Amino acid sequence: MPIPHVELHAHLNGCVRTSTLLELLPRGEEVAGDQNHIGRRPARTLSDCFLFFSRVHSCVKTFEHIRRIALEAIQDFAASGAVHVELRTTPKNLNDTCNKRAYVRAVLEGMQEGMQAASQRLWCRLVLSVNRADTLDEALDTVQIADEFRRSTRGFVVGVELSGNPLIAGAWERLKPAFDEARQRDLRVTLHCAEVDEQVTSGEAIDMVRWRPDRLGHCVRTDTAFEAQLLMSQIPVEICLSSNMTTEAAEKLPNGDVASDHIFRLLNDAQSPVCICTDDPSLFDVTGPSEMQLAQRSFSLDPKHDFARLLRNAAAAAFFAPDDDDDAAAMRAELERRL
Ligand code: 6MZ
Repeated sequence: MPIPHVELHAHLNGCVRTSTLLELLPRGEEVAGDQNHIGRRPARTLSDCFLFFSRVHSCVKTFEHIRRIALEAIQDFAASGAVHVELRTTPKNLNDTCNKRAYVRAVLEGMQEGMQAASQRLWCRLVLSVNRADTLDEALDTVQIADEFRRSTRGFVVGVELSGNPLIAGAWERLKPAFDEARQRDLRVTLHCAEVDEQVTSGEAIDMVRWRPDRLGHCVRTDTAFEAQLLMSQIPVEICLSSNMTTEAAEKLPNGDVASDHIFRLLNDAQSPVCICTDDPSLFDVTGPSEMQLAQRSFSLDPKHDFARLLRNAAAAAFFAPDDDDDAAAMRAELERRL
């Protein structure tokens, strides 16, 4: 039986298939795919990643493009054994007829089509991303859109998150009121945290933990105070190993494994609620199961008991609306069936 997967941290435009991207590139540019950071995988540095995203964003222009990318993302997760997929994306004004709300509708259409076509039972949810480069007004707008869609989709849009270039300083302090608002409105919240040292040394990372989001992403750069606070908090952490190695937030060993001093080791040994995610499967050329195998090799995990625990951690931390208990229970039961 293939390893099942529960995906809690995947950026929509980090899932776009290379073949799709090459089709969407303006005529003539596909031959320069490599220079455009599209043709070659995996990316190698943090700045490579953000060049890749700016290339993707420059050629994803219509409702149909984004619907297709969402559909293919779900098809790819389904093909690699996913039981549950939470995607995240920043709503964008793509053109005169595709504004932020239409963008979200396109993602929802693609995701729902992908779910319906899946050959095994599959649950999906959508989280809207606030970008670290956003103004507070833009962030509040994203929270408003998430809240509207949460109601109209009865919880399929389930929360908001903070991501974007981690080197943009001061973003959490500036955008925190939008997340206070999200919490006020009962939206679930996850925050990219401690992806680069500056987020720790500035005090941002520890402040995020103290704010107590429902989950945190990465938490890969640490100091003693942050580690202690994180361990004590028991906040579920979405770990993205290949992403961390690519962005040089974690050491990559000559054999391709992650150095075992990664924060995963500490959290996992302490039985904290960690889970393994992909981040940007296309960019890093990974799947849920390939990331689990990387974790297994790097930290000498037991493929039966440790995998089951990590997957149960993810299922327990998956976002569902408060009145969505039946779906949450059905997803967890399906995971048990496949373990
Ligand atoms: C921080 C990341 C990220 O929203 O256009 N994103 N943010 N750290 C990372 N580590 C590698 N990987 C992806 O998806 C692309 C966006 O996701 C965020 C960035 O804001 C990127 O622009 P969407 O679907």
